Amino acid sequence: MSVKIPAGLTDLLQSFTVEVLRKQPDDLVGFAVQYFRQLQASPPDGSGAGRSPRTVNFADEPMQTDSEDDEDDEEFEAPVKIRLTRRPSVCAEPFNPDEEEEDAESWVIHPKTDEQRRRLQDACKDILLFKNLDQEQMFQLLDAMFERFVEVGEHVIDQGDDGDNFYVIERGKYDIFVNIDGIQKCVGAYDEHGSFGELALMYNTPRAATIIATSSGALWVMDRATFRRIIVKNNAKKRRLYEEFVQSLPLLKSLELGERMKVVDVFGTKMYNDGERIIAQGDKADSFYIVESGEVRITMKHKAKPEADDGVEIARCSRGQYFGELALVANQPRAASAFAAGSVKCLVMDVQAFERLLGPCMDIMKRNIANYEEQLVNLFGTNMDLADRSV
Ligand code: 1OR
Ligand code: 1OR
Repeated sequence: MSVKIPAGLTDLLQSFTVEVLRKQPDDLVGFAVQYFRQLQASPPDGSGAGRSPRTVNFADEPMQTDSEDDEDDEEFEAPVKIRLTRRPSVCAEPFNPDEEEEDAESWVIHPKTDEQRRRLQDACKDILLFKNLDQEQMFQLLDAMFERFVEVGEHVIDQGDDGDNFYVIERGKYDIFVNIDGIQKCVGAYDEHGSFGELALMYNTPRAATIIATSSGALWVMDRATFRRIIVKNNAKKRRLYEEFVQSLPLLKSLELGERMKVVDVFGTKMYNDGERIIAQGDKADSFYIVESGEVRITMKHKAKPEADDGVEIARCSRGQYFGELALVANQPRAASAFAAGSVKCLVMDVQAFERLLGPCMDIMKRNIANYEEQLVNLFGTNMDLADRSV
């Protein structure tokens, strides 16, 4: 039997619970009456203050619901851990990662100003690991994250350490170092966007790389328990949904089953409308795509035919086929553009996951790239090197 939860109920109860935790009233019922009366008199979204309905109010005066104390909000407040299970008391408790599996109904809220929340939402909108989450899961993630500032040279993660947090980049540049045969090698970098620190939390392994800030920056931090409760749980569902599809992909046939499942763990799904551009020729590349449904047109502009707006159609990709590998393999700008022909759904992987997981599939990709070179000559009747991406 399914029970419909009225819109806004979770928000309402959550905000109320947070107020109770903060104020610790002796007379809970009296406090509740006063709280809801006050709320009815000046609902947060009717105040005109622009505060989002999810924003928890932490004003010093009881039941204040607008944002006139935003300056206070700027200072970090202690996170509040909320439980909605049948436990005898509701209180802020020390966080214990070992409890996480049974502790499925508890979550942490870090208060944020409206401006912080906006920046957080913006930083998270392209995070692939968040793409398959529903709205409620997304709200909980955003509530649980907090901002941390970093200085040049700071080690955010050290290889070999236990995993405590997951990070989403708000701003800044970060180098990725991996110890290869006893030598620290820089194997990549994050430039103002992306996320890292998921592997140790997903697989309960030591940190696989060292991440060092090469500029000052800011990160949004998610604790391990929240990551496991939402992302890892969602990944189990994703594995069930995509196992068959991923097994059927010729590109991944050199991977063991476990490695294919890791591919499922890290990709996000993205939808595109008819005519929408997925990749722009000449752009810097940071993702790789596999078509789940629909059709993708690949087009290429040529120096000799600049009048062609979107370029000449050179290929089509349908379910099970991939694109966007060339720029990642060759470390070059995009060689062509990709457009949705009708509605399209793609699995999308970031460049770090592509490099980490698809090494064994490189032979297949390289054979295909050799094929592109041949086709290029046939199509344009000239020997234009694929590395020559100018238009
Ligand atoms: P973590 O929890 O292990 C370090 O902590 C993080 O660095 C890791 O999660 C990833 O989010 C991130 N190999 C392993 N971890 C990587 C890599 C990576 N790149 C980023 N991370 N490789 C580099 C691929 C460009 C493979 C190196 C052989
Ligand atoms: P990318 O990362 O350069 C555009 O972004 C993608 O289009 C590219 O990776 C390939 O995955 C895909 N030549 C170049 N790129 C192609 C081609 C192609 N076909 C698909 N892509 N040719 C077509 C061969 C049938 C040869 C050029 C005419």
